[in-house]
Amino acid sequence: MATVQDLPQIRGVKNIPVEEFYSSGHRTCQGCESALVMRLMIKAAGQRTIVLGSTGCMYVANTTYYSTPWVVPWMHTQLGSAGSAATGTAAGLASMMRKGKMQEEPINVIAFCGDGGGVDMGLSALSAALQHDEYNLLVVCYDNESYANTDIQVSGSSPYGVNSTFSPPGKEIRNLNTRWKKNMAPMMAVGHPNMKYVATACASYGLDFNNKVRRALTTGGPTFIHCIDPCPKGWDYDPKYSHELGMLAIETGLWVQYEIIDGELILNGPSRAIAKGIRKRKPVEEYLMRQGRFAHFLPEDIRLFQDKIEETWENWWIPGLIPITPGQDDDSGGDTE
Ligand SMILES: Cc1ncc(C[n+]2csc(CCOP(=O)(O)OP(=O)(O)O)c2C)c(N)n1
Ligand code: SF4
Ligand SMILES: [Mg+2]
Repeated sequence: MATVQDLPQIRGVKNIPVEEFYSSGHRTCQGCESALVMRLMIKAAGQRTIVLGSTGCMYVANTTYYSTPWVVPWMHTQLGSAGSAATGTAAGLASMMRKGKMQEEPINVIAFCGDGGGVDMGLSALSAALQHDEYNLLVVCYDNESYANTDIQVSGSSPYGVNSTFSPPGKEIRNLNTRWKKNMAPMMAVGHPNMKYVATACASYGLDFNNKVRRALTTGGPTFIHCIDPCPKGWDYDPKYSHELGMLAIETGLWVQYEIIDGELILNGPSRAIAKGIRKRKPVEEYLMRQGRFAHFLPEDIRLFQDKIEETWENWWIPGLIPITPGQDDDSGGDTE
């Protein structure tokens, strides 16, 4: 494995680097948290970084007609290819350095994908990338809970019952999307035992996200961060509430903040306080009812959400993470006859 850069943890907001490597020149919606994820991600990673981005809002709205906010090398890759682009770039750099065609130095490789591109379409490419522990790379999945760029279609990461262009609430069927959100970060962590760093994040906790990016990049090998990103257009709320909605997702227990470092789980932020019983979860209604995408919900739909969160925290093997409960012991000694 190649060496990694020296990127120390940032102690306090006053010490966040002032340099911007994702600057003006983008056309994302006002209040777009995914744009903030990009800005914070590259602020933490710094100048000697190559960024690869799959199709989606963070490609289209960021690189329209010769304008771009990226001040570091950036390349678009196909919708399902964040994983392959990351592996290919890391392998290419390693090969060029081995052959003496470029100077030996640790260069960060970060690929990002949306939930459509990562949680759905590019899952196999991500899995392959996360299995190659000879390469240093970070994949950031920015999750605005829809195929936003093509006008808000449901993805495997969209919440139950959400109003989208593919699941409009009707008189006959109120909630067309009856799937529960995929449990992405644990799926990546459990499925790739050689991977040394997996985390969840939210741009409402910016410094926390900065430091997670740095921990991923300095851990080395393939690493993965999954962010929840409020999206004013798709979630249908006033853009000024993006920050608050991100916090509410966590304070209600719907989104759990954690890091898995070399197989060890560390809850952080409000999720840690909730798990320790220091803090109570806010009712999920406070989160749901502030978004137009859930405006059609009846009390029974809100109850269903609340029950699911309670199940996640009370009944799951690891609260908020592993939806498996230990079964009854088999006392037959292996004799199944
Ligand atoms: C193979 C392929 N299918 C469909 C599209 C059309 N398309 C472009 S962006 C996009 C939405 C991607 O959603 P997501 O990855 O969640 O990113 P977001 O737009 O939400 O930021 C789609 C379906 C495409 N570019 N490539
Ligand atoms: S649709 Fe959502 S994710 Fe896309 S640019 Fe607008 S706010 Fe950002
Ligand atoms: Mg999306």
